[in-house]
Amino acid sequence: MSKDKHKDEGYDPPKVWKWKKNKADPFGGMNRPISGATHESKLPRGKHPFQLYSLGSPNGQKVTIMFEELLAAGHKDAEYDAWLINIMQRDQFGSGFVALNPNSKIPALLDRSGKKPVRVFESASILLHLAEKFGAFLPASGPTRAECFSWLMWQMSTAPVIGGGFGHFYGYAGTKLKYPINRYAMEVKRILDVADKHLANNRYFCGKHFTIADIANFGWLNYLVRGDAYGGSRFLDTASYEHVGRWVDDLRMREGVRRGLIVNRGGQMGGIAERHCAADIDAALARG
Ligand SMILES: N[C@@H](CCC(=O)N[C@@H](CS)C(=O)NCC(=O)O)C(=O)O
Repeated sequence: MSKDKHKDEGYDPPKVWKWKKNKADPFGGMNRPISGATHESKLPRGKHPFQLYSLGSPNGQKVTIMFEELLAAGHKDAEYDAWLINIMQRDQFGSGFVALNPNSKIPALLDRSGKKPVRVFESASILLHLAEKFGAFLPASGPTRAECFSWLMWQMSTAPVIGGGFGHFYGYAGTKLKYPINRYAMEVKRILDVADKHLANNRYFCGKHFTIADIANFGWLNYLVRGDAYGGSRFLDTASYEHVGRWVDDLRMREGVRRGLIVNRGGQMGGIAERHCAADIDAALARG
């Protein structure tokens, strides 16, 4: 392979990469190559055992759907306060949030239901923590438990490809570059095909029963096949994945999913910015 094949559309990488703030960055230089808090900021606390700090993006939806599914299934102890972390306003870099998640990404949870408060970050870790705590949406043993872990971790490995890869280069980047768009379009379509073939023979990701593998996968697959997929749903022909569409539509009928989807959304996203009791969601649903 010639040396030129390693160059990306005119970019000749220096020997050692150095961070320069890029004015063309659609996120206004929000992200940095260093971790940690950029400012002091205490997180608000509500009265419930679970304090969730999040945003209604596909990663955040996983946890609000989980709480609403737990409540819908009769787990009264799953009451939670959901606080909005506005990542465009850099709330994720406040000292209080970073103490909960050193990785500065939503969602983050403070579980105060036990003797000592426990912090939990990473959406799959939060789903597992809650599933084990309530004995819900996770097969207790055997092959379906292993299958559930597999599809849960599969989802976690695919999200950065969909969002950080396709979403960034197709949806957000100031210049549309052929190489990364082709690369990530192919990967996203492959991911959709994996899910489509699996869901052709399975009602849910782990067979007959709804589990946290469904909750984890719903946000991103819903956004791809029933949302605008960063403005790329036609480009990716996401409507052609009919089994994913069937499964997404089934889940959208669930009470917990409908309720969880509208939490931690504000402004143009619609829904409610914060949730402190069931009535907050009831009122939003009644408004339509
Ligand atoms: N692997 C993480 C990813 C979370 C994530 O990427 N969150 C995004 C929003 S969807 C975020 O907080 N971005 C803020 C930033 O990058 O500064 C998880 O699943 O919890």
